[in-house]
Amino acid sequence: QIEAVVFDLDGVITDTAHYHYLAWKQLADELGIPFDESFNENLKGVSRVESLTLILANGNQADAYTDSEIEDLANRKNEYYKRLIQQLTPEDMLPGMKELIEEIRSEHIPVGLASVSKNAQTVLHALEIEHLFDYCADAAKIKQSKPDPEIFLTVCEALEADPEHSIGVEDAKVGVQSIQSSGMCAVGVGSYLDQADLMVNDTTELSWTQMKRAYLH
Ligand code: B16
Ligand code: MG
Repeated sequence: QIEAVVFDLDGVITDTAHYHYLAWKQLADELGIPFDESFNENLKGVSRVESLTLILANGNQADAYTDSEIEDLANRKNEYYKRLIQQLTPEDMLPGMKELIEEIRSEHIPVGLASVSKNAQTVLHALEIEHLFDYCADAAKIKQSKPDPEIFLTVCEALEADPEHSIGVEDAKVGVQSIQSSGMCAVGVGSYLDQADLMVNDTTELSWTQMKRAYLH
């Protein structure tokens, strides 16, 4: 029996991964640092300040700013991001995700959210899906970033689920690693996820039947 299914948010439930990209791109352009979709892959599932550190290092600006300037830059990116997500509506769920979560819930399996984003509640609210989650991790309280298993373990514990009997769904490489080191069955959505137990190219290829089959293997 599956005891819980835990989803990542950005890039799995909705395409906010693209808005994160656009917001970082704007900041990187202002700082004169090269930035493209391929470098952005390194930032998926990575916290705001850690993402900024990677971008600055990539532009050889690792030591160019004081801590307070770094904080200002991170806030600036967040303002760009918040402006972009103001456009989000329930139409912006990735294809099939709402139906998938409802199907899981109809079998009385608890559903959780493991997003490291401090904007996760705003996004859930805009998509009008808060009621579909039995527990959402509080990004502010998570100490270790993905690939550490802390966030997935925290959600399983809150759902009173054994990680060994639970499934995690991620679009980021570090996210899949986080799921696997927690002992859960890992479902990967997107490219570069070779180590997941089940891999699909996008959410249209994801089905509950297939996820249950992957879990049993
Ligand atoms: P924020 P997830 C992650 O969300 C994103 O993948 C990552 O790109 C972002 O930097 C991080 O959240 C922090 O987000 O700046 O909004 O706190 O994939 O874990 O849902
Ligand atoms: Mg993600």
